Amino acid sequence: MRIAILTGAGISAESGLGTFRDKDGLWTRYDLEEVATPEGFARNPALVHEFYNQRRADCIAAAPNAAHNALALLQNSTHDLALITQNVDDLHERAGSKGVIHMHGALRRALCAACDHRWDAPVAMDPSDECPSCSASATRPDVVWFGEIPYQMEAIQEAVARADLFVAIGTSAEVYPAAGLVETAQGDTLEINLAPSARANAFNARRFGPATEVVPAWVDEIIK
Ligand code: BV8
Repeated sequence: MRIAILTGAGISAESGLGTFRDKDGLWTRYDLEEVATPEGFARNPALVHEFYNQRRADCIAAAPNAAHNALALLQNSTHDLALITQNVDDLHERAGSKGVIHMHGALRRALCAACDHRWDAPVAMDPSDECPSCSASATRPDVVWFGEIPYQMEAIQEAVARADLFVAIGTSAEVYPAAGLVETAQGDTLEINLAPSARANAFNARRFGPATEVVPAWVDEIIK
């Protein structure tokens, strides 16, 4: 069976990484306009680097959980899996998943705003860092901010449209175009989340509960 999976911050919540919109989530402690938009970065690059440096350190200190591990197991099964994530952490990769599509970029990667060069980010980035390629002091985290175009959208739309089953895991379905992918799905659709998302009714089926319980149970059903 062809499966396309979209994950959000909820799959990394039990690894200790904050979500965005839950109680004391990131967007309740930071103004996303200040730290997750190009305008915010232009206004105060030091604040934005500090925000991502902290999240990068948290990500390095965190470990994949049973939900990440179950998706890596699913990928090694007979099914054809496209794993798309809104998350910028690398927990899917550290659980063993391959070819993960990071539509909102990756904390562990850096981008030069002057020449578009990309490289592995140091743990802590600073506005004075120079690009290893063009030496401009224009380095930024390689993440997609609000108002910027998510990565690999064509490949994502194609994978979701051709899937027999589209599954969204751990996302509030508040952010587009990710939240609109359920409309692109032509096959069955399943939402796995702690609580109904904003688009819960757009799915054929829903399973609620912590990802570390619900995802491994669902994968066990699928691969047996
Ligand atoms: C774009 C960057 C044009 C890195 C992020 C008005 C209406 C509609 C859309 C818009 C609008 N105004 C503006 C827009 C567009 C905007 C948008 O959608 N805004 C929203 C806020 C209204 N979108 C954009 O700007 C995007 N770009 O549209 O470009 C375009 C597009 C296509 C083609 C051409 C042009 C760019 C969006 C990307 C922004 N960058 N992150 C970073 O800092 O991380 S988005 C940010 O939110 C995160 O990256 C995250 O991935 C994303 C979504 O959040 P979730 O992952 O869903 O997390 P959240 O906390 O919200 O929810 C967690 C869920 O987990 C909850 O439901 C909870 O119940 C559940 N949960 C919690 N614990 C558990 C759990 N589930 C299971 N187990 C648990 N233990």
